[in-house]
Amino acid sequence: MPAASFSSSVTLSLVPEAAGGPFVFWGDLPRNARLAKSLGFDAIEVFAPSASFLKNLGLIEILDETGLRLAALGTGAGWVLHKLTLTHSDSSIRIKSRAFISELIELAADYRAPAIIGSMQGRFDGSVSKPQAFEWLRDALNQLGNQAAARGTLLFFEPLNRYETNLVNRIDQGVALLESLETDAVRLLVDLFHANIEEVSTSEAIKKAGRHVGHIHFVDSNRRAAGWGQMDFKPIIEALKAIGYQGYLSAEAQSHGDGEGAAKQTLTAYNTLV
Ligand code: LER
Ligand code: MN
Repeated sequence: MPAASFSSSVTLSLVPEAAGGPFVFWGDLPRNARLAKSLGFDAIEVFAPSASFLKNLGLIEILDETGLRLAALGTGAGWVLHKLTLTHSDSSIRIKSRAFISELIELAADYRAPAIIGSMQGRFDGSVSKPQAFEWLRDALNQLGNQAAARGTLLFFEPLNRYETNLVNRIDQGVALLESLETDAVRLLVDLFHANIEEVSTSEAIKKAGRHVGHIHFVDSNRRAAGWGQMDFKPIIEALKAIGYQGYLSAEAQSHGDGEGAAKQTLTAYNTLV
């Protein structure tokens, strides 16, 4: 088992329509990237309206200037802005959803980073049965996972709590989905806020998931910065060490208008725990 190694990351949203969402920094990529670097983060995780928007924003120059790595690119703006999902009843929406994510996979791969699929998994409802939704989801993850693999990167898939999807809520369900895929390029993103709602034991679920865990959304029980809620992180960090996790603890938390404070608190917790 390789020794675990952790890196720190902080989320930055460039989607004002997602206001109130769990992102530490908002807007002004150059300023917030420089601040993240000055605080001591290793990387940023970016939530952008689209790949084309980000391409024109000079992300590569900012990463070069600051020395920050790109931890991952979120794709949830496809849902927030356009209500796109991979399991929508309308095939033209499913096609648009794959294209939206595919462009972000390509851009993320330019920075040797994965893209994340969370909200765009969608849900099953009256017109779409659960088996049909999972068939479409598996088909999309195989195609998009193969695309990521062809670019030498991975794709992260994120279980979400029951209030956001009725497809994949728990880590074990995520593992079962990944193990049903043809591609081996998809890893699980464990968001500790969602896990805190859905798991009997997040640490035990992480240990069982093992190699499938590829990314962590590092956040407290109340979706505030780690250390500002009631989560016991120690067993979770021990579980990540036990599986030889080598990846980011990426702060995806509500900052309530004080991004710098939430970022500083995240690093205090991070440096205490790892
Ligand atoms: C995305 O990472 C996530 O956790 C969802 O709740 C959408 O914000
Ligand atoms: Mn998350």
